[in-house]
Amino acid sequence: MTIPVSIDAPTWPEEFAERYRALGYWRGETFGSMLHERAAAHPDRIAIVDGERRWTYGELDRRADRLANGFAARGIAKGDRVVVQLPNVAEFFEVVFALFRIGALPVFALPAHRETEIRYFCEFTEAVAYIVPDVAAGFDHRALATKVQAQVPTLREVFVVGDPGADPAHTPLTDVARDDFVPYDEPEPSDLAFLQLSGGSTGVPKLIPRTHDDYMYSLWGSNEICAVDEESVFLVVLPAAHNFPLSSPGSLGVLYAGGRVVLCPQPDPETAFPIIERERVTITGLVPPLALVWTDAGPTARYDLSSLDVLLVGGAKFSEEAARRVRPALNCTLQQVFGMAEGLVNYTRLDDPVETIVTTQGRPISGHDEVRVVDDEDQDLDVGETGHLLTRGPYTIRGYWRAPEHNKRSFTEDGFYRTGDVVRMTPTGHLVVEGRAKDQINRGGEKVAPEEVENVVLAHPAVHDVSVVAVPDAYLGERTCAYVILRADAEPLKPVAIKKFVRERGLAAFKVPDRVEFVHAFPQTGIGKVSKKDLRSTAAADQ
Ligand code: OOB
Repeated sequence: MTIPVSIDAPTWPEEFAERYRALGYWRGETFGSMLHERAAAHPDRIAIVDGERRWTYGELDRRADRLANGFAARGIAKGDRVVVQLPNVAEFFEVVFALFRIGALPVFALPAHRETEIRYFCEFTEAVAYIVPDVAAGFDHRALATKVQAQVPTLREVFVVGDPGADPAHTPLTDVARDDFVPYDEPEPSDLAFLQLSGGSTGVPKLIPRTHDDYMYSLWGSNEICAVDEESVFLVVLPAAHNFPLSSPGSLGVLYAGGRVVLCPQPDPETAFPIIERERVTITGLVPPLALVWTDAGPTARYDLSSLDVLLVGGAKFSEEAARRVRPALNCTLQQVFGMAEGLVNYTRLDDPVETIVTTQGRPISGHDEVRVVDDEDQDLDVGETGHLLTRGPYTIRGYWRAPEHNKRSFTEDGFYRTGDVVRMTPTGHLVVEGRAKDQINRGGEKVAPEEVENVVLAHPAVHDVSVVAVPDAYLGERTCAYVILRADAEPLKPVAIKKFVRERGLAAFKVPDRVEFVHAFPQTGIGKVSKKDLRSTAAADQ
């Protein structure tokens, strides 16, 4: 039996919640109180470094308080949704801790998201505010905000980090903060803290409701495994809002431990290596394609990388061959991470034998992460056999936010999340990711739901049908290929016309098909469905 939907999603049944509390996993903390406590304990220690800006714990805490007052004064209240789309800047932390404090829920958009995605997040969550940078990576987010605000009536406020531009409806973030305390209703540890985005396999991304209690556990659980403490200096290379750099152990884990978070504006070695040298970075996390670039650049780097102890690699499968190159190239310990925004995170342990570190994707954080490997009929398989990964535990959600129909498919009746990953368990309890059953493309850690792209391509007037599949790629692991059938009466098109159409419809650049092939028909399965399996083989053979 699950508790009613006060948080708009099924949550842990009371017996599980009690167990997780009794075990000491859920400590009854909120993010707001956590930061207060750290700031009280060591106000002058540096918390955030962004270029020349260095904020102490005391300053981050004060900024979060002042902004919380300002948000509250503008009527943003507990439970309200606020779409946050910020690059790796210090204000990201000021904003999210202010929202955590008043119990409003950040919806963690990625900087790459564009009009289609942002409009959807704002509409679906009935967001009251949207927080953007002025211009990031050459893209003017204010113009996007103007468009979205015109279409989404609930969106009362747009806050801009930097120059607010010409739209009078936009408010510079610096105008929001205020010193006078504005009373607000604080969240409970069991309340939702934020909504993360699922990589997705459906037409629109699903939202992942995480509570203060459960997420905080994943942080300190990760800290123990990754040896994060107050001496740790974590470099945020991947987009800060993604679950991996946020919590595995990520920026929030490092703040929990009293360490230092350093923001990296670009992930390339030319940008990151000098920052590692200057800030004496000890730990960071990368997706496999970036880890390849870093290991290539490491041996000839002109910078002192000797402070780096641990390199976490995850988000997509890291090949054994590439994994073996990490220590010789960067002189640090590799930690493979196989995680998901829905919850479960697996790590190889720092003291695992090298063979385990390079050939497995780790084992769960918690002794109370329940992991099952099952066949197509949900029957448990033996250790060593390959099957579907199901999981439930103290930080794995019991359902997506406002998605009851989808939840019936994505969760078993007794609350296990169907990850869609195909894995094998070794005798030591480590998992090896062997493949994927969900219809998703993993483009170097960036997840593409084919259905979402297909829906956009189908809107092209010349397109009769489309099917998007993965093509193997040496660098990214996978790229996307769209097979398109044009209407009988349509003029021939060039592939670039389809790519341009998808871009102009306002999808994130990483979802624009890498390849477009025009065909007259799709291969079919026995019952007449499009055979993506056959399309994938064709795409791989045609490279
Ligand atoms: C992380 O989170 P998401 O939500 O973007 O993606 C989750 C999916 C997994 O279900 C799996 O299909 C894939 O990404 N994945 C991996 C992997 N790590 C993630 N596949 C193979 N090997 C790995 N090491 O990607 C994420 C969240 C927290 C920590 C790390 C990654």
